[in-house]
Amino acid sequence: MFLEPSFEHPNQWGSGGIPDAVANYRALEKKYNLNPRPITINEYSSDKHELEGCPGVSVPFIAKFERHGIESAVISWWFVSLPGRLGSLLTSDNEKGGGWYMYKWYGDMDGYMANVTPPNDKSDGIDGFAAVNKKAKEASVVIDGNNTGTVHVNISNVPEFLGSQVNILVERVTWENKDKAVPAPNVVSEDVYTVTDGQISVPVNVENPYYAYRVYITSGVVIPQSPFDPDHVMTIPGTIEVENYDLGSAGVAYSDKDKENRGEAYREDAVDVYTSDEADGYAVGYCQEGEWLKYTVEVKEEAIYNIKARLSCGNENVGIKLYLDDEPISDLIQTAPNDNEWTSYLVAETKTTKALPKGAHTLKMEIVDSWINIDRIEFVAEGSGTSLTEIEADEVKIFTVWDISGRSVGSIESTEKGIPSALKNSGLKQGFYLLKAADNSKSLSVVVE
Ligand SMILES: [Ca+2]
Ligand SMILES: [Ca+2]
Ligand SMILES: [Ca+2]
Repeated sequence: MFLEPSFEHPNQWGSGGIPDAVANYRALEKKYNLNPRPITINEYSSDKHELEGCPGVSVPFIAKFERHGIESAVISWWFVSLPGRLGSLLTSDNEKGGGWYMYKWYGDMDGYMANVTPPNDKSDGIDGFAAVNKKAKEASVVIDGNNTGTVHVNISNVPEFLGSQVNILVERVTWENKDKAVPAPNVVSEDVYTVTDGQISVPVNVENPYYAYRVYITSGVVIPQSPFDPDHVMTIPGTIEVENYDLGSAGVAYSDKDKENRGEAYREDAVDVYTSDEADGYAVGYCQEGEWLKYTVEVKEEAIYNIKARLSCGNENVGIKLYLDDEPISDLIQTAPNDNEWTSYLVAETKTTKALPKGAHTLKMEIVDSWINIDRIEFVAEGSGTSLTEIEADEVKIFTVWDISGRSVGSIESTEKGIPSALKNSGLKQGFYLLKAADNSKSLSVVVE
C-alpha cells in the first residue's frame, strides 16, 4: 500500500511528528480491517537542506524509526548534482563527514535493539537508540537532538554478561557543515562504573545540537594475563610463535585497534590471527600502528640474543619493536616491503640491544606503523640456528575476496604472487582486501593501490 502524503498527513518536517503519524496510520488500518503493513519512509530530513547528514539532526529520526517500528527509511537527497555522497555523509570531496561516523555507530549495532525513553518522544529534542550485543559482550547508546546541556543516560537491566563493573567509553562526533571532513570521533571520557541493582547512570555533556554522542559499554571484569599454554611456557632461547600470545583481557594481554577478529583462525578475541603458509599454520595479520601482544617467557640464561623475526612488511616504514618487562630490548625490526604479496615472508636478523636477564619475564611485541604480518620470532645464541628462506607459491588457486567491511566482492584465479595485479585487473578500487583460498589452505590480506 502506498499513501500519498496529502492523503492523511502532508509532508512534515522534523522527527517529532512521527509518533502521532504512525499511530494515526495504524488506527486507519484497524478502522478498515487491514493487517498491519510495513512502513517505509521515502525521504527524511531537517527542513534545512544544509543540515542534510548532520548527526545531531539524524539521531532523533533514527530513534523514532526504531521505537515506532518503521521498517525502512531513506535519508534525504537534496544535492542531486553530487551523487554518491550518501546523503551528505561524505563531503563534496568524498571525505568522511561527522554524519558518516554516527551512521557507522548505528551500522555497527548488532544483537537486539533496546527500548529508549526520551524526555519527549513528540519533539526533535534529545533522543537516542541503543543495542545490546550478547555475542560481542557490548552495548551502546547513541544520543543527541536539538538540546544542549547534561543528559543523564539512565540504563536499567544492565545485562549480566557485562558483569558488576562496566567500562563506559563516551565518544563524540563533531559536525560543522556538510562539507567539513571529520577525521574520527573523539573520546570524551573513559570510566569504570559499578552496576547497582542492574542500573547505571552516565552523564553526557551535549555541547552542540549538531554533534552526536555514543555511550559504549563493555565488561569491566579484567581477566589477568597468563601463559597461553601453561604447560609449555615459551623460552628464550627458543621460538615465539606470535599467535601464542598470553591469555587475558584487552589492554592486559593484547591491544588490538578493531574489535573484529579479521582472520577468524586459532584465537577468538579481537587479535587478527590468520592461517599462514607454514606447517605451524598461523600468523598475526591486520596489524596496525600501536597494537601490541604480550608473552610470558622464561629466559634460560642472561645473554645478548640474536633475533630472527619472520615478517611480511606492507611498506618500508612498518616493523616491530620488542620490550622485556616494558624496557626496550630491540631497535625497529623490519624487512623489505612485500610488494603486497602477503604470503611472501622474509626473515629480519638483528640482536637484542641489551643482555636479557635470566628468569620469568613478559615479552611485549609492539607494532610500529601499519600493515605487517608476523609469523614468529626466534631468539638464538650467536652462531647457531638456521636461516629461514623466503616462501614463494606459484600454484594457481581460486581466492574469494572480501572488502574492508567484510563484504564479499567476488573471486579471482591467480598464483599468490599475482594476486595484487589480478585484483587491480578485476577493477577493484584502491583499498584493503582479504582473500581466502577456495581450498581453505590460505587466508591473506592485500592492498590494492
Ligand atoms: Ca582485530
Ligand atoms: Ca589488528
Ligand atoms: Ca606463527
